[in-house]
Amino acid sequence: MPRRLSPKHAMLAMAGFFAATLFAGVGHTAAPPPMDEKDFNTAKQIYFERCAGCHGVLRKGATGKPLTPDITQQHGNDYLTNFITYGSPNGMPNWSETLTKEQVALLANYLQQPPPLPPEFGMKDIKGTWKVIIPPEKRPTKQMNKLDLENLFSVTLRDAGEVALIDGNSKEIVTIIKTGYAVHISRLSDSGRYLYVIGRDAKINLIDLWMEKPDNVAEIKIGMEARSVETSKYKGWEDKLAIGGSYWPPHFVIMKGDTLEPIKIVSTRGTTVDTQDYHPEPRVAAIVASHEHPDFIINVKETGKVLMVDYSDLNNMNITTVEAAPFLHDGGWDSTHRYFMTAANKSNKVAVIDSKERKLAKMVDVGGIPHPGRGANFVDPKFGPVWATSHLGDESIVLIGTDPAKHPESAWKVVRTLKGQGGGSLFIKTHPKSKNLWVDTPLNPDGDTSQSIAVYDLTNLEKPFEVLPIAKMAGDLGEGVKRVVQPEYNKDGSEVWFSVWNGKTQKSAIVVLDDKTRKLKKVITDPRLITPTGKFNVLNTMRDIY
Ligand code: DHE
Repeated sequence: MPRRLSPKHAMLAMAGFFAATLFAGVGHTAAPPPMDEKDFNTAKQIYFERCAGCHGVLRKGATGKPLTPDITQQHGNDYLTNFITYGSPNGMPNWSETLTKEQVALLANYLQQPPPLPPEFGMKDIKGTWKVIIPPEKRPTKQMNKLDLENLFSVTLRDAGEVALIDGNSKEIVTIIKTGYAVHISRLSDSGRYLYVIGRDAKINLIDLWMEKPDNVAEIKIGMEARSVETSKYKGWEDKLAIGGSYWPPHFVIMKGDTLEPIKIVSTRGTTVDTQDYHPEPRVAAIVASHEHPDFIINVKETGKVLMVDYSDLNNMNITTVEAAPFLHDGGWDSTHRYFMTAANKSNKVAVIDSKERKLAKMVDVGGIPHPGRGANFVDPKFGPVWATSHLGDESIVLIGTDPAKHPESAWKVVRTLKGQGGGSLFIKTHPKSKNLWVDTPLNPDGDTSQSIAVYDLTNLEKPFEVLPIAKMAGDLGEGVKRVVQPEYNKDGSEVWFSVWNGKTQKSAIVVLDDKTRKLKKVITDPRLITPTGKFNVLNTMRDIY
């Protein structure tokens, strides 16, 4: 082997090589370019932080293309460097502003090396990370602060490893809380008292919003890489359980809701729905809590299976496996909260899961790489209630009918396709009280497109969309990519908030618009507001309003 590795590292690399060749199923004889251990470790960290989410730890591909050495060695350094630097209109971001030329070169080299196989992380490891900072009996018995908790926003400060709690009324930062690395999402317990956040490093923080100053009361690491957390919402189970879904190892962990004490780990390894081949890394993507049964509904990305996990008896656990399509990613409820609408992104499909009957209602063909976030529910003037998604891979926004009782002819069909600004969209949002539909395009390679938002009039969907230059509206933020990402409503649906997501050392902002007039209401800037991305209004998140 041309690169110099320690014996332990060499063994891991060999194991990775074995796994990669075996799983890729393609033999190849080309050798990776030389790379020393220091560079390998630096590149491995960059890959983990920036690339593994889309391409997988074992680099077998999901939202992003497979990057196993048999493929990457054929592409070679120049091709890989250009692709990483400039991205593609199909969703690969342009990394030239985020990574230095040296980092891109390291990555291009690393991708041609065999992927190292990360270790497992079982109950002993998980328990070793579990801390109850304030036990339940020492916590307040009523709300001790004067905050309008339902209008609080939990804002991910991605590269700072923190969340900011921002008062939706005053727009002031209430507190900044230390969390895991690059928190992905925030979710609320059914009562709205507990806030759960999960970092990419699989660390979950449990925050008690009743404390005089809300803060961490427990924490745990459920794996080494993760994206999703949810809490039990079925009648009688409110605030009782929490669940974390992990990318590596591929499993989910059910915990006590008020302490995060881990109770049960279930691996998601298994066979894919289409070819029925074994997959070593079927990662847990979105999780929602059923309102129809005591179920957590879990997207298993690579195998394309939706698991409906009955949590009412964890020792005799009933899991209904619904076959959907590979690369299940994100999704949300229809307006009745009966149907889970979830994107199988690289299959270009949306699966409709009937949470009441615990079965697949329909697979719907949509555009290129659907990416709805939780999607948007509204009433189409012609077709009745619909749920909508935008796409990472093309400019379309599709509306799917969701009312089989009163509009059976439209149910589970694409009833309308709107043309958006371009590919690279991640999130779409409206509110039951709004007449606007907001669609972002943060990953579009064109700067003007990634820094603006498209807004549609829901009373007249034939009308062309309006483009609002949100990053410009934030004022002078100086240099940077200033991606405009994830519209989120306040509690009464009168305001919509956007993150202007800049580099770690650059100035970012949150722009608040009046929803009715579409005019600027407030720009929130603060030196502590480092790389804001996801924003989660307590009431809307707790009640699944979108
Ligand atoms: Fe996300 C949701 C995974 C990149 C911001 N993201 C989700 C969910 C998953 C996921 C599985 C659904 C969780 C749920 O509902 O339980 N995201 C991934 C990735 O694997 C991916 C593609 C690559 C990665 O390395 O993580 C990825 N995501 C990003 C980003 O780069 C974003 C834009 C910025 C960031 O903070 O990292 C980002 N993802 C978000 C947000 C949500 C989300 C804001 C929640 C949206 C919501 O409204 O619920």
